[in-house]
Amino acid sequence: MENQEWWRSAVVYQVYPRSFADSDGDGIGDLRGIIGRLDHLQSLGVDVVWLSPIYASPQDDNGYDISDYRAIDPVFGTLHDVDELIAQLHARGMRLVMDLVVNHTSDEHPWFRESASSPSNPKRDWYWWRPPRPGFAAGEPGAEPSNWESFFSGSTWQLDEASGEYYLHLFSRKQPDLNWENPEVREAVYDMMGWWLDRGVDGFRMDVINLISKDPALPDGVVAPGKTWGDGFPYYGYGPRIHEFIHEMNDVVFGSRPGTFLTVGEMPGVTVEQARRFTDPARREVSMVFQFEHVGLDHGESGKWDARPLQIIELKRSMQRWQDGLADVGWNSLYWNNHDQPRAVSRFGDDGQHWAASAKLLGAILHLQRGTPFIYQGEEIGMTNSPFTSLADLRDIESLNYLAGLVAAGIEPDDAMLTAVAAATRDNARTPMQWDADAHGGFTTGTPWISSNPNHAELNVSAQADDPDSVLAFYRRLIALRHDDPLVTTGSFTMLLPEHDRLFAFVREDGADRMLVLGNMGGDELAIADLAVLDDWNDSQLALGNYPAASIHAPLRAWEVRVLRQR
Ligand code: TEU
Repeated sequence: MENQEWWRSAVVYQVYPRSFADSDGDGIGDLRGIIGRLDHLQSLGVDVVWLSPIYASPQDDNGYDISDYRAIDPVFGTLHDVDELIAQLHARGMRLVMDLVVNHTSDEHPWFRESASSPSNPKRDWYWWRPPRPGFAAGEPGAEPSNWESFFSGSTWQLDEASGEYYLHLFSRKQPDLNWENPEVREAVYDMMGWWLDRGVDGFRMDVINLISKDPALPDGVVAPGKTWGDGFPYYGYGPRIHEFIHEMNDVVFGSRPGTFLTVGEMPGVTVEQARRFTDPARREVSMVFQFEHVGLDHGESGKWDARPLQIIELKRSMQRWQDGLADVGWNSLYWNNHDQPRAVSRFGDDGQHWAASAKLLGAILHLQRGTPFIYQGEEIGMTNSPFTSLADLRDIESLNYLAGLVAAGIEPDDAMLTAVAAATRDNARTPMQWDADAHGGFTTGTPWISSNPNHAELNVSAQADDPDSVLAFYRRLIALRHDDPLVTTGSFTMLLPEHDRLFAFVREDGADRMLVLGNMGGDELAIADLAVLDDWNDSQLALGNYPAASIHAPLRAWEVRVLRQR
């Protein structure tokens, strides 16, 4: 079984098509743009490409609102382009994983159009329709069928004037939630997944897949102090039929097909204990889950717009818990960045003086853990957050809805609020990929849909491609290390010195075969000569580092990471 699970020793690269490479000058990245950049991915050495959604979509949430699962949005290209991408990736020994967004569709999907056409339509029950709360008239404040708050601000319920009923949308009102209780919905989804597998794709990244089972009673959630809406998460975050649905999907879609597919369940709010169940191979659910604990550690009391400094001890504690929790059963995914997160080097590293060293350190302390690492486009060159200075720079619906909600509540966003949004906005991940020093970083010959980061003039692929000291060269070495050294995949993980507030240190081990990773998470030198753990590493070799080699007892320099190997 183990050796068939090729994804355990693989590295995944996430492409956000809108911002990767634009081949036709319309300012939006596209499939032909990706095809034109495969040399970069191949020379990096990644095994799998995960594409964020390219399906037909009104683009309310940049494609996470799908109106046709079997068509490509014209801004991205055609089905023919996808076939060519699959063929070219396979020819280069890489695989393709598609984004699967089936918690919700677009409100412009024909399924929803039919469902909304009349309460007696056979597809009515494909979505969550409910009458107003008893005692309230449709549209009256408080008439919403439950008090749940949307991920994108405001109520999760939208009134449909025609029928006087509400439909549920956990995300934007243009993203109505599918009703997975209805077996026809599940069948339609499984059928569509099979259609993509038959086209040659190698798996799926499943968007918010832990949210597909809702408590059909839709109970009100607790309203936190100072909040208008309640927390519905307890009723949809790990719903009563979640394991049944995911197992059924696995069985129907993959059970009848030869080969091993990669399935990544994106699961906000998932716990370690739940993740063990989802990823236990014996249960046949998903290969791995994307969890959010470590990227929530700098969120303040009222969430992501209220940031607080990362406590390194907390980061270590969280990562250790996930490593230990999935050590004997299940598997971890490892990531710092995706299209929803600010750039890691700005957030957890130092995007000023120690930019390159800290970008490399973050790469090493993540990739050398046990699990499958994910690189988000631009991370391999250390792309940073963008200096957003005005509202007009922002594009993301989550940020815009949040600011609009403040205004609606009579709060005029001040500079401090704008600064907080600029630091946390998903747009930080979505500025164009920086290929070279040309206009817009070589992303487009037209006007990009979102401004490129002004630092593209110095920070770009072409400036790093042939520089052996670059962040890019370091990422190539990290990936090669995983491929060449089985210990990186199979070794056990032990966190060292959990109470040290600057040293990130761990051991990977298989008998006498061992690797020690030492990372200094800060800009000051860190003395390590008196650390007892170093005593039995005297005969080790430096396998990788971001500074010229030094004796193993020498102080760690600013953001230095040292990887020692002993056989
Ligand atoms: O994200 C799910 C999710 O957890 C986010 O809504 C998260 O709460 C937010 O982005 C944090 O800022 C997935 C996709 O990755 C995201 O791009 C989509 O907007 C969302 O689902 C809805 O499909």
